[in-house]
Amino acid sequence: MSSLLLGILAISVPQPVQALEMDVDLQDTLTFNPDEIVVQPGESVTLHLSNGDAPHTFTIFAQADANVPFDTAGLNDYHDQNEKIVDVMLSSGEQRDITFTAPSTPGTYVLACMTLGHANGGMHGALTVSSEDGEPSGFAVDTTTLVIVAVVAIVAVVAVALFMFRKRSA
Ligand SMILES: [Cu+2]
Repeated sequence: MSSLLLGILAISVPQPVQALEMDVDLQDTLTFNPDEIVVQPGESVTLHLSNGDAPHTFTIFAQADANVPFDTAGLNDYHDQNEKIVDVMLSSGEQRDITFTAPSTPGTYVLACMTLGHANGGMHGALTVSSEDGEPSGFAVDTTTLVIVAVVAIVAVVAVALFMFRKRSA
């Protein structure tokens, strides 16, 4: 019975390297679309950036849950003094793919456009590193199998326990 339980643990332990790929538009209405990107800790993230007509930057700060000021002077100072996960500027109509590794610390990482007045005008968002131990979508079948195996194991343990209890009291 203990070997079966060890087997279940072995199935649940491996964490395959995850990869996320998505499109993000940098819009002249001073919005990122989408403005929230949810990732798993340490995940490889590839974004296909599409820029509007105005020059915009795609800047993600490296400090989790930071209180980033969006007024022009405050944001410029913050940008000068702090680490960035990503910091790229796109020209008019530019399309660019970027790849980075998501932080290992769960939390919210500020995304902002550094073009004068844009962040203050609403052009900011978030990279959210999930605190949940998410399963990659491609492994959904494995999760189902794991649940079935776990349920069968629990039923088996209870059945054996009941059998031995009855045997004892008989
Ligand atoms: Cu902008």
